[in-house]
Amino acid sequence: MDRKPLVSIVMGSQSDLETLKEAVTVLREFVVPYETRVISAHRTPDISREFALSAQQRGVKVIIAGAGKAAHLAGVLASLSLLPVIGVPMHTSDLGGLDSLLSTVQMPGGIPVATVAIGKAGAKNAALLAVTILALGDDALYSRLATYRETMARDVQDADRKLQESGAPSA
Ligand code: RP5
Repeated sequence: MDRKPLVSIVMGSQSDLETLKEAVTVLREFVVPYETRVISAHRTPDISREFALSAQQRGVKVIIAGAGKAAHLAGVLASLSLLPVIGVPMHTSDLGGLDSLLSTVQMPGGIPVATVAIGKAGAKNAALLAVTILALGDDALYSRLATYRETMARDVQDADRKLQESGAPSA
């Protein structure tokens, strides 16, 4: 996409990319311009700071920050920017992502991070939440979001109808 990014997807490590591809898929589907960056709150603190301080000036409207373990990234970016920050806790091998979840969600009062579910569902929802925020000021995007919801509801109803037609066992 050539347009300036409205959403910045930042990940603490290249190892987070597989999960955050879910967010990329959603933003592409909604035709929302995005960028992806690997920036670590621990390993590249100066770059984290520079990124957070300049994102709004570059036209970014929402930051999605995915990180794992002692996951400070979303909180650090939120502390340095007035943009909405959505935190995606990564699944981890040691603690299943509970470490990432608590590190991301338990922000002390004053600096909010909108934390979504652990892993791929969270990455998907982070992008949908970013779309929802952007849709407040974009009628075409709002309409695509409404259609997305309608399609999802119809898919569930179709699945239910097929289950009933197949003679699904019931009490
Ligand atoms: C965090 O540490 C990253 O967000 C990643 O989820 C986790 C592990 O990073 P690697 O050791 O795989 O680079 O900073």
